[in-house]
Amino acid sequence: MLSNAQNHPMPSLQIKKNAITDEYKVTSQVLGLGINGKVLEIIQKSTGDKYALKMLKDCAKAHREVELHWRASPCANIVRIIDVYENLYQGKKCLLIVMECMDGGELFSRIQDRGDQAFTEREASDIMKSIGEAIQFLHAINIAHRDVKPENLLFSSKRPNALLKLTDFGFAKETTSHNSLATPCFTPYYVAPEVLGPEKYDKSCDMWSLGVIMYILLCGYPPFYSNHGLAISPGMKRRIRMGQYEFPYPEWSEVSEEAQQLIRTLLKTEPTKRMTITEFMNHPWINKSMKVPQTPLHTSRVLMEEKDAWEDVKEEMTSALATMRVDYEQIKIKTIKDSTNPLLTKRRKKAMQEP
Ligand code: I85
Repeated sequence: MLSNAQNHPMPSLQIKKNAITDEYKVTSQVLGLGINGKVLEIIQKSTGDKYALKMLKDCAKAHREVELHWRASPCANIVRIIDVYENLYQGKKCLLIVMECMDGGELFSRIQDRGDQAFTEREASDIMKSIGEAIQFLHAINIAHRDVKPENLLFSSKRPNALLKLTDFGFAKETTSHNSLATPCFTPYYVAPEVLGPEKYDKSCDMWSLGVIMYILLCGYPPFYSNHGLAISPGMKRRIRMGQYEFPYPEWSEVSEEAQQLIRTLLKTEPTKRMTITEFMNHPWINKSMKVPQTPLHTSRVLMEEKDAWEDVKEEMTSALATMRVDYEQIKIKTIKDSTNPLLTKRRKKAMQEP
């Protein structure tokens, strides 16, 4: 038994080795296609209830995904793992993740389909709070999701208060560094920040995602997009790196200054300057959602009118996140190189001796 951040006992994951077909009827209904495998609808034989099944080739990466998703499972805003099987499928070892079935569809499909009932700024605040709860839970147990994007945010169907949950731990990463500090051979009273490891970059990737999702929720289009509509362009990467985006008229004219200010702190180009999840959850626009104005937004209409562009918007966010994960890996190598560079160490020691 391990303990999670809330100090609740966390049962360790038992991977079942019997055939999944003992307990579930596997249908051919495809619910979604991930990069590492497809998601099928399955039915529990004893109850007739629907579940979602994610099939992964059995490898170290798949085990990491399952383990991190399992640790995240107690959070109400994260799609829950029910069971994990290790089975042979077409002669190959597979990991089969049985999850609760989210049958309310993707976040933005729900908002697009609202007809004439306008989506309001207060509703946007409630949605951002539920996504924030998922990220807060993850960051508290030192997991960065690193793939928070529209197609990984799914609604359960239970009305009227359908829950929004985060899924897909294929890029999730443990942020606790496994360096000498984990098993210190000295008392680390005065440890330099760079020695503590570069974990902040991975978490800040999730904060950037929150900024992009919040922006789209409030107007229906993303803050950054390529001009030609084809995947990610050099121009778009430059705009992301330079933090070039606007709050154009007319969609943004009625949106509160607090909301726009919150987006600015989430989309800060420098990852270390970006807001943390704790600051986000304590922001009045999030934690005093009752006081957020019920201003009707243009979001549903824009999403409807621009629905042909939506696939490109999703592709662009996928690609921007991939770039960010690679870039942050690079920053990390640089900071580690600096902190272990003997010349730099010598210079620092010398500087300390100077009066
Ligand atoms: N239910 N990214 C896009 C889906 N319930 N879906 C994706 N990675 C995953 C699919 C491709 C997310 O890990 C994914 C993963 C897990 C799910 C998942 C988990 C639990 C669902 C890839 C549905 C669903 C079920 C019934 C109806 C409907 C959707 O997707 C809808 F309402 F849309 F018709």
